[in-house]
Amino acid sequence: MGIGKWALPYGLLFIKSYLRKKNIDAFIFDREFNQDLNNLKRSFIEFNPEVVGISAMTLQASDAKKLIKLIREWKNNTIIVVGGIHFTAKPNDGLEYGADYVITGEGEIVLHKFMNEGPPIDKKIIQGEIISNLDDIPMLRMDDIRPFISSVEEYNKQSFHIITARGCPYNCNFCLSREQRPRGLRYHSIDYIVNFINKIVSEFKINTFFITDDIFVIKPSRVKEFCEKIKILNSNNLHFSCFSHAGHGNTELYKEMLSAGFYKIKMGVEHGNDEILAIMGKNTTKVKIEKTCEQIYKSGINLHLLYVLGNIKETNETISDTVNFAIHLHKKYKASSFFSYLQPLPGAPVYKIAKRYGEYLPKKRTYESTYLSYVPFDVSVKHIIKERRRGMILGNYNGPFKSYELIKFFAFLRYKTKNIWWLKRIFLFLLHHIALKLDNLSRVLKHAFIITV
Ligand code: B12
Ligand code: SF4
Repeated sequence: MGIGKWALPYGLLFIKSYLRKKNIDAFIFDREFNQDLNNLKRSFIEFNPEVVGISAMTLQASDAKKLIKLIREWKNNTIIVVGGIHFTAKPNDGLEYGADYVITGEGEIVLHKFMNEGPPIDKKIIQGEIISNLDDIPMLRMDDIRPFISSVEEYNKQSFHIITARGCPYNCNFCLSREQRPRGLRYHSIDYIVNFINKIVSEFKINTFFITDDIFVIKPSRVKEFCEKIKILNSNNLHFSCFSHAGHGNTELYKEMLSAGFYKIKMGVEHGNDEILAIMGKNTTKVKIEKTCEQIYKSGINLHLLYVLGNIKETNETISDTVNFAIHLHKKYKASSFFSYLQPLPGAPVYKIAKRYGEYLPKKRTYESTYLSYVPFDVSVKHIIKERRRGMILGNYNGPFKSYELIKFFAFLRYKTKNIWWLKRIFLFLLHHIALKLDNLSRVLKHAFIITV
């Protein structure tokens, strides 16, 4: 059972594909696509599994707890194994919630051993094993993917996620730690990926893809090979976006990517103050970031930059530094900006020390990065919220006269006239109705809208 709207439950699909190669049958039920517990019960009874595996990020851990209880009610002697990001970070949670076993890290190899040889008798928490050659996992079958393709139109708007590698050489303090994700990048071969894309295109007519690897451009020779091979397919007019990281790639590579259909590159800038960047473990500086932004901008690919506000040791001034840097990068390189609040998540290095440097707000934690739940001691709640709003509006505003820029124009005016209540009402009214009409609203716009309310 897994989670993930707009994205396939890849972790589970890869496990299923690997188990099939070993002649073990698995059924996936994704709660993000199908919330109905009656459906789940029906599927459970029909499939009548000996072993149920449950996957969860921290956001979904409480749902996992609920499911364990339900499965016990439906069939008490089912063996329940939990895995995934949350239980890798906090394996004891799994046992406390009532699971029989916890598998940490990558699941394919260990789950196969578990199914083949039976559960171990001497331990409840089982360490996952790394797959060194990712192509050992057979390519996902279109039949396995079909249940998650609810609307091709939506996928083409939102992008169909694909994964071509695992791992990241960095260790940012708000992201998965090295303990969780053993170092060393592993890649699928480009042929494996291009074949997969080709199948998705011909089977589902999907043409817009988001490569969700932590940093796709990390190995230029591989990116070039991808571009060359994808161009051969590109009669179908395929579009791609992906992540880059400051200091990787160059203008020539980005131009090559543009010609292969890359229309957007996302980059975690995270901060506009070098000291905080160092504390975050970003291993970069503002100068390096700006250089990479310039290279991407010169290539003609759109830039979408991501920031995190409220890291440990921040002050009101450093929060403003980030927003000012974002506005600068927006003006100079036409980059759009998205601001998250720091969410100290289990599995991230900052999780263990967050309380030393700040406090959690006294409300239920959602773990969603757009909700403020943690504030460093030297930052005021009012300031961080106000600055995020400033960044979301001024870091995305391009003037009123381009396509749906009109809506951003209203947000901008609303921001500038925020103390005049009747103007505020009019703007909110117009904003709301325009937002309802424009169903092609980008995520950034939606957030610009939400925070304006
Ligand atoms: C793509 C992605 C998304 C996508 C899709 C998520 C999805 N369906 O998987 C989208 C954009 C939707 C997304 C959203 C969010 N994400 Co996200 N996402 C990722 C990313 C970059 C890749 C996930 C992935 O596909 N990995 C590849 C597969 C192969 O690995 P895997 O899923 O971990 O599965 C393997 C193992 O974990 C294990 N396993 C998994 N399940 C099970 C189950 C069993 C029984 C067993 C035995 C083993 C097992 O075996 C699998 C195969 O080896 C990760 C970072 C990362 N590098 O993992 C962050 C990450 C998972 N996301 C994260 C977060 C915080 C979020 C959001 C909360 C962000 C937000 N909006 O505020 C939302 C939550 C959305 C939701 N509805 O719950 C965090 C989670 C941290 C935590 N402690 O929970 C991560 C780790 C990034 C980070 N900050 O470090 N995300
Ligand atoms: S934030 Fe990005 S660069 Fe940093 S560790 Fe996570 S995936 Fe790697």
